[in-house]
Amino acid sequence: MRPDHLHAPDRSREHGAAGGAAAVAHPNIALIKYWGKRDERLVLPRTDSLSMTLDILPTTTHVRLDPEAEHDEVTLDGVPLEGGARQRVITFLELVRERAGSSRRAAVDSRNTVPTGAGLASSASGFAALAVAASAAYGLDLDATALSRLARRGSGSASRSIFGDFAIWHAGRPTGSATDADLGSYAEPVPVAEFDPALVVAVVNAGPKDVSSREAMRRTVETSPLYGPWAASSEGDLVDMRSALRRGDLDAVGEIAERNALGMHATMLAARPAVRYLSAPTLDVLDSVLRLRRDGVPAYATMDAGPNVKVLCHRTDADRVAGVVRSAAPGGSVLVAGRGPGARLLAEGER
Ligand code: 2P0
Repeated sequence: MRPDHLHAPDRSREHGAAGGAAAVAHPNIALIKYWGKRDERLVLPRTDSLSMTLDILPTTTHVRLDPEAEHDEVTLDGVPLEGGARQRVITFLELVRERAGSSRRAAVDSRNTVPTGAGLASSASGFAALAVAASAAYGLDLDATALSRLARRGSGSASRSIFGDFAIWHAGRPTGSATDADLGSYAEPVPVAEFDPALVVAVVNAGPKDVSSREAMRRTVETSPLYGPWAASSEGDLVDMRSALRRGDLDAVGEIAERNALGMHATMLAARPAVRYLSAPTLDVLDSVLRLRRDGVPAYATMDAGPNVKVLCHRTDADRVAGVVRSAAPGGSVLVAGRGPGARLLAEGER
């Protein structure tokens, strides 16, 4: 495997205005959470995390290079991005251009099927699709590991959406190395037994969150007295999770995921000032998950930087779980996801 910083840019592979490149990527939900960075610019996490990629809510992103343009153009669901969101994409394109030795501006057109900024992993699918499409458009020949490192620079959780099924994102070594490839922070597939889990996604509120996960993570690391203990316990959770996945033991996977997520939210509640993503409908759904378990249905909850709840269960129980969750949060909507594919380039005929 060649490290990405040694790749010589191949200008003949750069796709100009006519062609460009397009890619699709799916969101992932962390079963062992990423919460806290040790380096904000390089997007290096403090702990390892592990996720399941979903088979719903993909993002599709087109990148066209325009030799005439003076600025990048970025649209999300057909609407031009502005401010910080636009700058985040441009900073990412600069990184790709630097590696490709190109100064060409790009037109980026991204379509989400997942509500943006609602804690449903839109930045994971978004930056994974952008990494695959932009690197192809600029003629970089990156393997999956290098794509994962690149996607990480856009949004940490995007490193995991390069891969399908279950993926671990390694925190890597302490900063100080000269190149990203030396830092060891990338995702890779995790060996998993044959089993058929579903994630029932209870969307109790699809609106954007009040506090960005970036800001919330920073505040938690800097001020929460519970952060250190959670990060330490997450290491043990990861070991237990890998073993549970190897056995295909859904109960163990669910128990570990639930305790890891509740612990992460506890760190936020103890931040100063507190960050609270969990709302009254969130707690109603959590109560319904406990009732399901009491009734003998294996179901376990995990929540991210938002009020929505993802319930892990056997695929064969998914309809029942979806029904119970739907009546617990009548104002929301419920989606059922299974194990999804990794990010990939779209062929000409698929765009
Ligand atoms: C995760 N989350 O592991 C965790 C759990 C939310 C809670 O990754 O700052 O959008 O772009 O690296 O990836 C959400 O954070 O953050 C996230 P940045 P990201 O899925």
